[in-house]
Amino acid sequence: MTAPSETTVVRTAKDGDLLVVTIDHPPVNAISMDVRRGLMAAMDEAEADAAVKGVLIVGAGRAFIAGADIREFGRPPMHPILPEVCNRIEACTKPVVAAIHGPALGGGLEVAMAAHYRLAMHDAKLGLPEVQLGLLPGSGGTQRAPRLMGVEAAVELMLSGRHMKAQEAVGCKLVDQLGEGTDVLQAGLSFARALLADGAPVRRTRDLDAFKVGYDHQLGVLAKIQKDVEKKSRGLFSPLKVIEAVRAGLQMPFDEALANERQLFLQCIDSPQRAGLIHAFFAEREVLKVPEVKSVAPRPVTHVGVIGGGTMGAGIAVSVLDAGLPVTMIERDDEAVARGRQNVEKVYNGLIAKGRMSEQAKAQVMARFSTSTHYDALAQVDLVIEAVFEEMSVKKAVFAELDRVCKPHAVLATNTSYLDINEIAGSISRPQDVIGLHFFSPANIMKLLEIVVPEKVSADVVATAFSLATQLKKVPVRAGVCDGFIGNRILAVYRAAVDHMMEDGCSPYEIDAAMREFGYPMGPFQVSDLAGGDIGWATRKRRAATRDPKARYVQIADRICERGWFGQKTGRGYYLYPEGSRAGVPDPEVLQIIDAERERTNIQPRALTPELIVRKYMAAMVNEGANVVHQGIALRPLDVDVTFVHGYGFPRYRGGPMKYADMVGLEKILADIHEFAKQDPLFWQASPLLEQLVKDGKNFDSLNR
Ligand code: T1G
Ligand code: NAD
Repeated sequence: MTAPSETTVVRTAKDGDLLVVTIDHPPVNAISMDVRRGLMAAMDEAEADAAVKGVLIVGAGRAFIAGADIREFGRPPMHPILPEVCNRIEACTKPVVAAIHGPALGGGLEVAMAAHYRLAMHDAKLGLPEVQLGLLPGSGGTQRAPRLMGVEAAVELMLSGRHMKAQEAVGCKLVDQLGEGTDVLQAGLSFARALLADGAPVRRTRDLDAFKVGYDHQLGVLAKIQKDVEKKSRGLFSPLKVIEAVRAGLQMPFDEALANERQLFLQCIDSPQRAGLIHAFFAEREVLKVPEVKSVAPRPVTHVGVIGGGTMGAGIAVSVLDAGLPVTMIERDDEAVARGRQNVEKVYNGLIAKGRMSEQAKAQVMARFSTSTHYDALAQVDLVIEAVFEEMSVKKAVFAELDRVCKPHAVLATNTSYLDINEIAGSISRPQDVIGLHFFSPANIMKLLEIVVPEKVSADVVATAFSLATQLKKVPVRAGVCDGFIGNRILAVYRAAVDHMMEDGCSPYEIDAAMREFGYPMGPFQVSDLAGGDIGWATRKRRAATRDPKARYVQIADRICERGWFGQKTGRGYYLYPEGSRAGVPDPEVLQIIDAERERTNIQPRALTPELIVRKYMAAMVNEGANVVHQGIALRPLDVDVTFVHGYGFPRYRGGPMKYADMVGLEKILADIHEFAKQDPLFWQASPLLEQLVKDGKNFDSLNR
């Protein structure tokens, strides 16, 4: 695609006495510098042409405008900046109409709010989602939205980042009228003509001051919202700046409040959270671009089989049912079949109890769910996902059955957490159809899906897995075969570092507190209690035979599991859970177990600062992340980032562990590893990739391109 000149990304054409301004900057008409200049030129053209009585702004393709061009953030601003463009549109002496179809988001909605009249087609999605990028609406959105829809509704739209449908936008006066039909240009032209025919005046949003009525009440509303945000947003920067900007709008004249908004916007631009959140935005889209998907078409999937109706099988079945596909579940015997169906129904009953689903809707979904103990019931399915016990012999027996009954070209997937998928594939006659689909618990909620690619799999099977992920609204990450793939492999390493810190002198509660302060919703010990300590224990036992005898092995977790304390599901783990509460309390007996282990291993406990806890935790995670990229298990560092943001609760505003390392400075992470290696050279071995990048003065992001 040749670099579009400003004329091509913004076209103007006369339609009678209307100047039609079309933004055509695929794929989503993002407002780049050329678009801004094109809009300025179009407004000048409208003013200069006496025959023009009004202006109609529309978007070409599938969107009105999806916002400012996010790729420009972090670079020096290029003029005209968008606030100037919006002011120019608003200042036009002829009525300006915005006709919206598809996304009108961020700067796109700000352009529409700067226009004098707005029409929205039924498929319009209107929003100010800048907070999701660590920003705020920086082109008048914090001033014009409250003027159109009132303070509370405007702030809710800005803080939620949600996309509002057209009907609601008319209801809250964000737009004036719903457009009929599907042709936005025709709907826009007739709406603009009707306005001109009625002699509709120029109506500048900046002049609408009704929102200031009940000034004290509005301030009270904002103060209450601020309290809520401070509690809920756990350290996020830009949501509080949104409130600050709106409050200033109540107290200052428009242009002063606009200038203030600009200052707050630039503070957000400078915040590291902006860099982390924008990295996460693009990384989530880059993970879809894997070699196999670019080269072949996916196989059609219209019916899915699920083997096993336990924790994962049931969640996977719900995820597939929610995508509108029929599911056939296979279990060992009738009792297990009944349990599997119960586990699936439990999810929907929960939604009904919360008023988020009707009995009728549940019946419609369950009508697409069938069960059997006979594998022959899978003869016509297009794809099967196995989620039975994590035992190689059990898995191989299941795949032998699938090899016998499934039709040619059916995709055979395993949800194993750790087992060798090459070995499973090699055990049947069609290894090219075997792939790993590693869901995360609860499978109907967690967004991450590791797509594990064994040696012999054919490219269209990988493409099918990625297309299924999109159908299931999952965030897929391509992973190579190794023990634990990307996520669990790196988890095992930083979990070991955490156990070392605990045995060295920190309490599990101090470590959890430090990681919550870092931005995690839960610390590693709370996560272990949630997932169940028995799963990790089984893995440690399985690995015991191959564990390096010289490697440090902390036995505290084993001592706790030996007591049957597996966490929430047993009422205690690292924490005590009185009367089944989900909020655990520190357990003095756990601290005694830790003291006993320190004595047994002759360790003099020493306190670690929260800052050092985070440095050790992150050094272990980043270093193993580098190994995973170096060995090609992950295609790029951004794949590791997306894995941890969507599967392991890593704070999104930090972008992911590898992005975090780039922001801290790889040389600092490497220096820490070398420092820690003085204590434990076997555990702290710097990744060759990390060493090389530091030597070359490069960072992880240089490998993402
Ligand atoms: N800038 C640059 N590229 C963008 C973009 C944007 N605003 N929006 C989307 N893209 C790219 C995206 O990377 C992908 O590229 C392709 O378009 C298709 O997107 C001053 C400060 C619009 C709902 O936050 O939410 O305005 O991967 O795969 O699923 O106040 O994109 O193909 O190379 O997501 O159909 C505010 C962000 C900006 C909206 C479409 N706007 N975009 O979803 O397609 S900040 C947003 C979206 C701002 C002002 C402020 C979604 C979408 P590629 P896609 P989709
Ligand atoms: P689970 O014990 O809850 O369920 C396993 C189910 O498989 C049981 O209902 C059992 O009856 C059924 N089953 C066993 N053998 C069978 C056979 N031959 N045919 C049909 N059904 C059979 O286990 P789970 O936690 O759901 O784990 C299932 C798989 O998912 C394992 O490989 C596990 O490693 C993996 N996994 C688990 C999690 C997790 O957090 N639990 C997360 C990701 C992946």
